[in-house]
Amino acid sequence: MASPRSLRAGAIETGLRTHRFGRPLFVYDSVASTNDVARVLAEQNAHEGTAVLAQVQTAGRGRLGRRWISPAGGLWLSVVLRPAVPLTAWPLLGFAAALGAAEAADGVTGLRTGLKWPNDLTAGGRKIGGVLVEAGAGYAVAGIGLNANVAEDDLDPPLAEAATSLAALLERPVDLEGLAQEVLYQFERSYDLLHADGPALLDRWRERAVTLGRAVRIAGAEGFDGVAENVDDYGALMVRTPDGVRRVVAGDVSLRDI
Ligand code: BT5
Repeated sequence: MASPRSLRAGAIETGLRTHRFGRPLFVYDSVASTNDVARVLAEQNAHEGTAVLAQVQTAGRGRLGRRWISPAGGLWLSVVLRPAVPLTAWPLLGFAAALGAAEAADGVTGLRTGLKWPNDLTAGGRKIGGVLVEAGAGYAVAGIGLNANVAEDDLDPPLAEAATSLAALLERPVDLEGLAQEVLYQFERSYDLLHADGPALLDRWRERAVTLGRAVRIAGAEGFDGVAENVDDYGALMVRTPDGVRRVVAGDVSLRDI
């Protein structure tokens, strides 16, 4: 039997329960960013669901140009999407990806993963994953990073306090290939739900939301404090301030708990 840490395309394809996601699936030892590889494939007319996995990313990135630490043992995945929803609903792609990844992580581990607006995955108050959606002409690439078997020592010291991994929480490695299959399956389901019923997708997201009802600090050019009340139909965060409710869009700002 293969090590739980290995990542083999054939083993993932065998038993894959999806219709489109992960078909085809490309697995690399090392790439700069799986989102870059998926973007090239999308530009070459790759089908929706085409997926890219890498053992290691040498230039993994988060939102707003931030760095994403991507050592061996993590699930670094990108999926080509061709959304059939209006552009105004495209921000919900990240919610679908985060929800799918959370449901998959929980199914494989028995943990209860939380979702922090906009698209972070958390467990025990620490970040275990994140989502980066990048749009192109007629397509989007959804990148999912999930600290599966990442050692806490591999996360930089300032980050180690705020971040952890599934293996560190469970004190045993997770089956990375099984996790990859499950993320593809659950993400396909949540993506299909977005197309069928966007409000239902958001309700599923809200059930896991760790941000709502909490005091938050909105970082950015015009930072401010308030209480996160809800997300609207387009995924924007509604923050109550003394001056009224302000609408915060994921692309513009990030959120800090206070
Ligand atoms: C994210 O950005 O959380 C989106 C991360 C998406 C990564 C995936 S991996 C596959 C695909 N290919 C890519 O190149 N990217 C995607 P953001 O919300 O901006 O969070 C970034 C911040 O998270 C950093 O500034 C660090 O503070 C923290 N961070 C970096 N690496 C981390 C890690 N491995 N685990 C937890 N936190 C991390």
